[in-house]
Amino acid sequence: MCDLIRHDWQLHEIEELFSLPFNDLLFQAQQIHRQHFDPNAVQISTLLSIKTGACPEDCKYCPQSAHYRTDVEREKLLAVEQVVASARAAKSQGASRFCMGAAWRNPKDRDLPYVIDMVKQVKELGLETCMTLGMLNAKQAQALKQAGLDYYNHNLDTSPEFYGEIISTRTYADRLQTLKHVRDAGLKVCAGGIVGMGEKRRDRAGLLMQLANLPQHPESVPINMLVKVQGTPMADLDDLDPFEFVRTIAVARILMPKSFVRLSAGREAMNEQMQALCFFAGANSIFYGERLLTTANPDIDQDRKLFERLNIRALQHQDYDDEVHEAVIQEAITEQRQPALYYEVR
Ligand code: SAM
Ligand code: DTB
Ligand code: SF4
Repeated sequence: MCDLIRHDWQLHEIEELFSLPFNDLLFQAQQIHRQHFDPNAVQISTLLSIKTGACPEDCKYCPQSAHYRTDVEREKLLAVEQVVASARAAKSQGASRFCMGAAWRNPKDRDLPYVIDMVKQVKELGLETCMTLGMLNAKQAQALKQAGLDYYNHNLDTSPEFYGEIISTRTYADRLQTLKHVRDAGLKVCAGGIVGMGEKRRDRAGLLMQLANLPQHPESVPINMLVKVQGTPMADLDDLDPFEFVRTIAVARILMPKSFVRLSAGREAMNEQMQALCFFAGANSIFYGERLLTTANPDIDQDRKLFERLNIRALQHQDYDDEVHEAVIQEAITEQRQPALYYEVR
């Protein structure tokens, strides 16, 4: 079993993976995927925008930036009860994780008691919790951890070289610093990026290199396809070749074998065949529910049918609890079989 987790990837090695014949790349990714995960199980998270629009940052892809005129209507921080009601609904629909996002550069200290309350109450429902609130300092990360937050999402978005084309109001180093605070506080890290923003393949490779060479791989790696929103500077960009998106998923799987790779934003514009290819390439997490933050996501019924047709089951978080997961993998190694079989016979 190839169990080598590397943190020293060179750009040329990653570019070579991208350049493999498509079938060879997917075969390699699928083999690695099967060494660490049930290939027929997908983790599902539901997103809620807890504070919408009027963001001071200038991320060119984002409908919530105050720098661009989009149809997004600004909303104040939601009341805790509203958030809990949405979380309850998400749980009843089968989500195992509830992700709360805010259009902030960073949370203000006066906001923190409210978001902490949200974490505590959503956790009480038996859901895993994730937040994405912008940059955090060390104290804020520790406070969220203490409240019981499981994951913090903070994306690197693209390569360091392309980054300046996309955002000017915060640096790449700021993002890495937040990820460090999150990790140091003992939170699980969710970090990924966006493709289809006019970047080159080298930038996609550069983004994945940054993620894979972090001291510890993010537990969750969202790969977003740009959602083109009218009013943003990226509204009229050309589409990325869908196969290049699938390649990006496959390379992420190969570089970060034990991470959940999320087929994240952009599914609304993908057909089912494309999504199935992404799962084959090693994606094993999605956002589930009719909305992302401000844009549309496929209908729940449509996703349910797709899972049924592909014989995919939704993972419960107990299934990937670190210790249980390690035990499953070890048991499978001892018995010289694929870890995936464990799930099938259980
Ligand atoms: N404001 C916080 C921040 O940026 O850190 C958290 C929310 S922000 C909307 C979370 C992530 O959503 C961004 O980092 C970006 O990767 C992703 N995102 C935003 N707009 C997107 C779009 N139009 N298409 C794809 N991904 C998008
Ligand atoms: C992530 O990587 N993608 C999600 C989540 N983390 C917060 C957000 C996607 C947002 C897409 C645009 C919108 O709905 O506003
Ligand atoms: Fe603000 Fe986050 Fe959107 Fe950037 S991505 S404009 S920080 S909400």
